[in-house]
Amino acid sequence: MIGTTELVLWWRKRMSDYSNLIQAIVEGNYVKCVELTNEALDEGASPQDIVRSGLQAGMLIVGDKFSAGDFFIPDMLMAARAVTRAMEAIRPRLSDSEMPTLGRVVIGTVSGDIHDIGKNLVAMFLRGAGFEVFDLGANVPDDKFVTAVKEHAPDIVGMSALLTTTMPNMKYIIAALDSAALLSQVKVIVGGAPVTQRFANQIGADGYAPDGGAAIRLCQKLLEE
Ligand code: B1M
Repeated sequence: MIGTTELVLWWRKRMSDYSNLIQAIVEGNYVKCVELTNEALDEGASPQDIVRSGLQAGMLIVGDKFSAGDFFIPDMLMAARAVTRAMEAIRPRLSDSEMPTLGRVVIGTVSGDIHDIGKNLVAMFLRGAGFEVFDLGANVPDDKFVTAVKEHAPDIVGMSALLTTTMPNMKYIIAALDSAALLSQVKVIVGGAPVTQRFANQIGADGYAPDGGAAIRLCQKLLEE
């Protein structure tokens, strides 16, 4: 039987292992990140544990730093690359159904709007944080969102708009999801430079994120509800 001291020592070692992994993600050091992920796998850590306690924990810290203005887009890109490479190291050891995922997100820029740089960043941050993301692209019509929800059964639908003239389309997409009896099955989040929390409330969205870092936290929070 394992004693309390051994248990505490084992737990501390495990936490410190993940703290190195988390540090590698924050530093955007993908070589170290893959090395530490492989080490943890070889030592028998479960992929789910590595993803949740290591990779996602690291991405949340990075996301918070981005939202706080301490990190910039290149920092986020490097961190996301580190996590993506670590996930690639984990993938061959698991079947598709065993692959840990935080949740599924369908994302797109609304119809009439071709701005996709911010949406692409948000999609990449969410992938880096462990979400499975289905990116519908830009200028996405209402019915394509509806079809994608039927096809992928996401937990979250994310809409981006950069134009004041296309923001109202978010409301129509919510209405289209409602008409198709799909709205109750998903949480809807919105973002983009002209979008605000007030606007999100007005159109009945479940959440608003001002940036990619905040989108990670928001999606995680909505899935915990
Ligand atoms: Co356009 N454009 N543009 N443009 N463009 C803006 C948005 C504008 C503010 C410029 C200006 O006048 N100062 C203005 C909009 C004015 C308004 O509506 N109030 C404008 C205009 C008018 C237009 C055209 C109409 C110009 C014309 O043709 N007369 C036209 C529209 C075309 C169309 O969509 N139908 C147009 C075209 C273009 C380009 C094609 C040239 C190009 C887009 C290229 C592309 O995306 N592939 C472009 C660009 C680059 C811009 C600016 C300069 C930069 C946008 C950008 O990529 N920012 C922009 C001015 C500006 O913002 N300074 C402008 C960087 C990006 C990382 O930030 O997209 O805000 P952002 O994303 C952030 C957050 O908003 C948030 O997270 C991201 C990362 O942190 N976020 C989300 C975004 N989506 C989210 C979703 C979420 C959560 C968070 O959850 C789902």
